Amino acid sequence: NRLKAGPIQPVCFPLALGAVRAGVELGAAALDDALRARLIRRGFPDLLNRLRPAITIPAPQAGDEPLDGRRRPGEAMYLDEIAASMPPLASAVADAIRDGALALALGGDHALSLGTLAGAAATAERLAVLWIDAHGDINTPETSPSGHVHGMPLAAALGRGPSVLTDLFAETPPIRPEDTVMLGLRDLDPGERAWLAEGTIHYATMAHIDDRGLDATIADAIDRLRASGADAVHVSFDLDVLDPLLLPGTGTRVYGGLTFREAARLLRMLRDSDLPIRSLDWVELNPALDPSGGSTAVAAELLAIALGETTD
Ligand code: Z70
Ligand code: MN
Ligand code: MN
Ligand code: MN
Repeated sequence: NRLKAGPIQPVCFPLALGAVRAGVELGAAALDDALRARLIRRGFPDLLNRLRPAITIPAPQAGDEPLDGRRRPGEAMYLDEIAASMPPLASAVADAIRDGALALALGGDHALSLGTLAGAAATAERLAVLWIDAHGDINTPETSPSGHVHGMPLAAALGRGPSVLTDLFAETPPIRPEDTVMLGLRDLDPGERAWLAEGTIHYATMAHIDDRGLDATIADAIDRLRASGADAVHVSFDLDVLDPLLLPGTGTRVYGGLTFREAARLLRMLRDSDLPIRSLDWVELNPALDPSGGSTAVAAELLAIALGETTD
């Protein structure tokens, strides 16, 4: 489990086209800076020494025109630009993993997981995925109410969606639905609910967590990921899984999310588990939506905990 020990390779990918929302492209550099500043300030030299200099992969920008929120039904906005930008990100992630490091993708919006999942899958026999998010991100252009590609990456990784996205993956389907676990869901679109009702993907909504308890739900998720037989696990952490009272600096806020202590508990359990975690996404921080800086500080503090900062 590379969360706990070994080198960490931050890969910044300042993407905003997948969320069609300005400001989220600022999250990657803000997270890298805040994480390092925190580790220096709080005195965690061992963890700081594990952290390699960040690589920044260029992400497509809207250009001179402002992000345009209009779309035709069934269209995925900026689809071709986003898809074309993914291979360099996938390569950077695969290189870091092959080099023995934890690949840490800093976003940017959640569409970047198209690249990180493709890169992680290329280095594994069989990749399992833990998706921690208020949202399912299993829309296709047909089921998406918004046309935003950040609501579609997991669908493409599971083999559903436009070929320009599914073709980013070498195998078909790249990731098996039975090797996928989703946690923290509380805002699902009709098409996403219909897919989950097929019963193959294991998922726990926030209501499920409240009914069964956080620890039992996390332990069950870890058991399932281990039992899948996958030789590698990718963890994708969308910061909007946190309650917006705690982290308002994200584009799609949904009440009823994880508290700081719940998220810290989840991340400590993952970090201290025997899962073969080799890659991690930390996405959807939008510093422009929280000028106080509090959201960036919370996101960096939880990331430090995930990577082994401990006062246990
Ligand atoms: C909605 C959609 C989404 C992230 C919001 C929201 C998707 N289901 N994903 N924030 N990361 O537009 O598809
Ligand atoms: Mn959106
Ligand atoms: Mn997401
Ligand atoms: Mn989300």
